[in-house]
Amino acid sequence: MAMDVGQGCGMALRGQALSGEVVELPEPWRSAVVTVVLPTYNEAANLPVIVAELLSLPLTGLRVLVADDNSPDGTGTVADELAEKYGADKITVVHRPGKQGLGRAYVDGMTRAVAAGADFVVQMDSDLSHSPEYLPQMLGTLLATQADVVIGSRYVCGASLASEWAWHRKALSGFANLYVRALLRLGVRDVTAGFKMWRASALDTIDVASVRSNGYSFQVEMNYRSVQHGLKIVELPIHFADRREGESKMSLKVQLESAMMPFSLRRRAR
Ligand SMILES: Nc1nc2c(ncn2[C@@H]2O[C@H](COP(=O)(O)OP(=O)(O)OP(=O)(O)O)[C@@H](O)[C@H]2O)c(=O)[nH]1
Ligand SMILES: [Mg+2]
Repeated sequence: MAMDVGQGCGMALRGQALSGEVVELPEPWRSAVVTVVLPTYNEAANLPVIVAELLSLPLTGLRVLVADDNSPDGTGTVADELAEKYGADKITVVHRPGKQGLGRAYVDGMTRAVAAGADFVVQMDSDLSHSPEYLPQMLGTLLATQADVVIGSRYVCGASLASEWAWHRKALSGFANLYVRALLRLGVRDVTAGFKMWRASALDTIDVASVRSNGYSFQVEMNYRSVQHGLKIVELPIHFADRREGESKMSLKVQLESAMMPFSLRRRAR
């Protein structure tokens, strides 16, 4: 059953990420083996920034895996340069042949991260909508609550959405959530969230390698499988920022696939 850490909070949880403070976390928090999977398609300007922020967190066991779909803007080369700069033990780059969608890049990246020995796997956008500052908090929540997955949630008490987001973008996101929640009743408030920290064991349990959906429905199917397997899901409030640089890849195809996915998940379950 999903649990919302921020529910009924009444207190302002926003802004409680580390905000640049240097803190030393206790073990086993500090050196947990965490791999952050970053799917990239035309994120050449954002990637160096997010990587620098991730690698300056007080998590000494943090690694980054970039899954690039041969971005025309040269993100793949930028990623290789970052791997050279920070070291191959910190950054792995997976060069994929062409644009196959977010879900495919995640399945590839997450499967490799688990195979390489990560204990915890993070999925997050590479456009800085998801702030790296939340990761210590997400890991602490996983450890403290013994959850299987923590969702960086836009729709629990204490969370907020980018004020730059146009009203139709907010409406679409809100509607998509209501619609999927009504159809699947997963008990998750932000059912399309793309910011999550998983225990590697949870990814094995849900057999992430066999997930076929792409786009937003990838996020929904991952939640659906987690609930089916009785995994413990915790939602933690975040501030969701607008992408820092570059353009959105959200297409009509992605939106249609996402609209149909809850029906096919329900059909398969019968
Ligand atoms: N490897 C790979 N990454 C992708 C693909 N499509 C999107 N991404 C990445 O997935 C993340 C989310 O995509 P976005 O374009 O930010 O989609 P969004 O967050 O819905 O839209 P905006 O934030 O409004 O731009 C970003 O890091 C993208 O670079 C893809 O086909 N392949
Ligand atoms: Mg984005």
